[in-house]
This record gives sequence, C-alpha cells and structure tokens, in this order.
Amino acid sequence: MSRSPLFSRFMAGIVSVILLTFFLFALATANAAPLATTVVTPATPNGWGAFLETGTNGSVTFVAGPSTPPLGTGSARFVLGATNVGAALARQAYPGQRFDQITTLTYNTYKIAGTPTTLDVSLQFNVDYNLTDGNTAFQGRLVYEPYFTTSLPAGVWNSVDALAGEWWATGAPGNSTCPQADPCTWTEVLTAFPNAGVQTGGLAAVLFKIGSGPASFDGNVDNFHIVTSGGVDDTYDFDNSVAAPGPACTTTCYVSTLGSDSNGGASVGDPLRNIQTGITNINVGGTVVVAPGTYYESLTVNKWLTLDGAGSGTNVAVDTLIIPPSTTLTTLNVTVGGNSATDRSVFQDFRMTRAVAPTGLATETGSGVALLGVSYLTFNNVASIWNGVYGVSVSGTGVDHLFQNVTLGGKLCYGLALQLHDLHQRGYI
Ligand SMILES: [Ca+2]
Ligand SMILES: [Ca+2]
Repeated sequence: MSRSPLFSRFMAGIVSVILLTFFLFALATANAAPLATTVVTPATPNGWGAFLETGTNGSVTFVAGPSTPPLGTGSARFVLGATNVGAALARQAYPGQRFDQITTLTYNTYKIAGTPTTLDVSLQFNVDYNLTDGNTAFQGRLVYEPYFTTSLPAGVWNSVDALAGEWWATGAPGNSTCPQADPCTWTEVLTAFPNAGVQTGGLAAVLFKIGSGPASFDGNVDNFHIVTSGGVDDTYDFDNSVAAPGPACTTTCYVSTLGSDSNGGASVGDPLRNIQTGITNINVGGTVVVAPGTYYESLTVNKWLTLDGAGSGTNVAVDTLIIPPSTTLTTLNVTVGGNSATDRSVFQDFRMTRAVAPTGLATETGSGVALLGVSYLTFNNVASIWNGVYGVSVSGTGVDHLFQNVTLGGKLCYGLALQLHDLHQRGYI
C-alpha cells in the first residue's frame, strides 16, 4: 500500500499547479442556504470539476451504476492506470467553514471486486489551521481515508462517516500533529486546531481524490452529504446525464472535464473528455464545443472546423482554459486551415495559458498558437497568455487570418507576442 509519497511529493513538486488550479476555480460557490439534493452531471456540474493532479493515465467520469448507486442511477467513477496518477473531483465551496460546525460528513464508495481494503476514494479539504489569524496562505489538505478505521468490502456500495474516521495533514502545521503515519480523529483535529476550517477565497475546496500511489484503481463515489450547525445541508448526487455512451458525434462534438472519451460526444449530457478527441472525431467543417474548465492538452488541428470554448477569462467555472502538459509544447498547432475566406476555421472563447509563469527561453519553447503555413483562420475572443515564446506564431506566405478581440501576452523578453514571418499577411488585432 503506497500512500506515503502522495502529498509530500505533491507539495514539493507541483504545488504551483495546484494553487493555480484552485485559484482559478469559481468564486461563486460560497456557503449556501440549506439545499435539497443537488444532482451533479456532466450537463449540470453545479460547480464540480474533475482533473488529474498528477500523471495522465487516469480519469474521473460520470457513469451509470455500478450496481444500484445510493442516489439516482449513476456515480462518479475514478480510474487509475499508473502509480503517478492522482485523480480528483473537486468543488470550490465552503470558504471559511469552521470544522467545529460540521455535524454530518458522509458519502458512499464502491470499488471493483479484487480491490484491496486499503484503497478507497478519499475525502479532502483545503485547510486553514486558524481562520482567525489573518494568514490565508495555502496550508495543504486534510485527508480522510476510510481504511484507517474501517475495512470496506469490494464489489458493493459502502457508506462512510468521515467524522468518525481518521484524518491526516499534507502540510504544516497539521502534519506535525496528524501525519499520515499517525492520523488524528476528528476530535483530535479540533483539539489541536480549534479554529481550523476550510480555506477562504479561491483556495476553498472540497475534493474526492485517489492516488497517486496505487498502480491501478477502479471505484466510485456518490451521495456526499455535509451538514453544519450554521445552516448548510447539502447532498450531492453524482450521476450520469444520459445512458452513456450515446451516439458518436458528427457535426457537433461536446467536450467536458466531466466527460469520457468513451462517450459518444453528440450531446452536452454525453460529452467527450479531451478536446483532441473531439477534434479527431468531428467531421470536416464541424464544431467542437468545449465546456468550462481546465484542459491539459497540446492540440493539433488538422481539419477545417470551429473550436468553441465557453469564455476567455480566468474563471474555470465559466471560462475554458487550455494548458499544455509541458512547457516545451505549443498549446494549439494548426496544420490545416479553413476551407475558404468565407468558410473559415474559427477559434473562439477560450484561454491558452501556462500553469506557471514562464521561466526563460532555454526551458520554454512552446508558443500559444502555431499556425504552420495555413490560411483562412479566425480567432475571436481568444487569450494567449504567458506562453513560452509567442502568443501566436504565424508562418507561411500570403496567408489570411482574422484576429478579433484577441488578447496576447508573450514571453517577457518580447514586447510583441505576434510573430510574423513575412510581410504578406493580413492580420487584424
Ligand atoms: Ca489562517
Ligand atoms: Ca448518483
């Protein structure tokens, strides 16, 4: 059971990525009045987003079943395919919520037959160990793992009570009192940190997560219930929108962070997971519609199409952010352009950026957009910010591109991010 490297490595290596991820989460999900059950699906995510914190060989998708879920007909499915993968489902929520006011904290888990009893999806909060001290810096996470106190059977749905379980801390000061090797009961957490709670502002988050560590995992979560003495009473029913997979997309392909590449992609409720899969599957001249969220991809567009995100700002609840998985990769490589001046490829309503600020030409070679001798492209309401070399790099002669409402921000040593290789281009910014 490999659990020790999970968060120490995360804290040391990619904390900046995580910070950005959560900083970018929506600010619109503050403590809410008591609610009825909230059904969370790819078509209605209600503030939840899925992502891989580390690695690439894993996923979080919304599926039918397995078996009979505790609520609705489906659940959130977590799959790991390599030891370096950490897969999470998160919601920016409950900023400043004091832990001592939480009175109910339960969810249901499932794992396929054969899964060790030590493996279940964990529940986590981004934690502030003292909500009253004025320090709002990221202090890591508080993590509940069921196996510390229970031994859950595989192949059936289990109900867990996190307040009756044990918690460990990923960062200081909590990890001195509640290290992973000697986790704390909820009472011990509250005794050691009486003013602890969910972090405030953009770092407020509740998460379900599995990995990194296990070489493989296939399990599910549903029916998350949180009640506080302050009036919160929220139940989340993770569910599939439709009986997936639906028909394969042809003229319009939908993509969402809550989707799956084994879905058909033809409806907003049956979305694909990766933008590149949508580009691959769409008919020539079709449209790939990308839901809000963060997508870690380096895209190649090899056909006439429209790529339509949700917005070009920084709020992943309403905007579409595309971040290449490596600082040496270009975010958007266009190798085939539009059909004609009136049948253009259109790129609109998304933001291309880096997970971290650029570090220098020697280490960053990727641009935001590389237009490789292609023509008949329109960019509308697109931002290309903090990219390694150029916001947009254009090559070829006699090409015809139209830039509308485009925000460019190149590497620090370039004042102008638009690089034109020749003088035969018609560009409008
Ligand atoms: Ca504090
Ligand atoms: Ca459900």
